[in-house]
Amino acid sequence: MNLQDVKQRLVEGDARGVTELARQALQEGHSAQAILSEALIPGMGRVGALFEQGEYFVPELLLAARAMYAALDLLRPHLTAAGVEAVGKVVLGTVQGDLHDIGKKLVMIMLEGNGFQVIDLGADVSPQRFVEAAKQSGAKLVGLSALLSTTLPAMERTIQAVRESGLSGVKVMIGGAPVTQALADKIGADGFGRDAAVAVSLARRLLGLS
Ligand code: B1M
Repeated sequence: MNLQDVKQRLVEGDARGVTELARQALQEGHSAQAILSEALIPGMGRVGALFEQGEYFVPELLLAARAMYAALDLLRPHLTAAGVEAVGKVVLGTVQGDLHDIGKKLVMIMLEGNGFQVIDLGADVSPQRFVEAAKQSGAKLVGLSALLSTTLPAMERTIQAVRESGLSGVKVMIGGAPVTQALADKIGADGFGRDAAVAVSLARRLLGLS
């Protein structure tokens, strides 16, 4: 099985096809991690490029997102270690005004796979909801995702809300395609995760686990 075929089905927004081929790839011995990094993530990149070139429009993005979700549901048990004791809690969400949640879901799966308990607030989350969830859960780490350059100010507002909330010792990590280390420094985040794997090592470091 060539993983490029899995990628192609994703680009076509064929949810059933992508899950069938991904299942076949697993059976043939490809790892879930390889399917993710060699087919699914580059596939979403290709979809974005087609959108930029004016060949794809929002309906095609939605179909590709649906196919990505179906594939992630299939891979999830393979990326998540069973029976791992929780090492820490993380409140996670996509910031206000932003509906992109595939990258966040990937971060959630990888955190859970590494023993974290994740309180997933979904997408388009207000600063107040992040603060309330951290208060209610006692989580010492809040993770913010953003995919639109226009929602980066909402990320900054959320960090300010956490700082002004009186929550002590709560760290904030941020990530998403337009996010950089320079932005993290500028808006006062405690760390920036370039991808889901880095998010896990960063979470461990920010919570003093490594
Ligand atoms: Co939209 N969209 N979209 N979109 N979309 C982008 C982001 C865009 C780059 C496309 C483009 O023009 N090339 C562009 C943004 C341009 C910009 O701001 N600079 C864009 C636009 C313009 C829009 C709309 C405005 C389009 C419109 O309506 N005209 C609109 C906005 C809606 C809104 O949010 N208010 C819109 C809508 C949508 C859909 C809803 C149709 C759909 C999202 C569906 C969903 O998520 N449920 C969608 C999609 C699918 C995309 C693209 C094609 C793919 C995004 C994705 O899932 N990538 C995207 C193009 C692209 O990214 N190339 C695009 C795969 C994912 C695994 O990667 O999310 O980067 P990513 O996550 C990575 C890392 O960034 C990191 O780890 C992940 C795994 O490695 N990471 C973290 C992410 N969060 C992290 C948090 C961390 C740490 C790491 O710590 C907490």
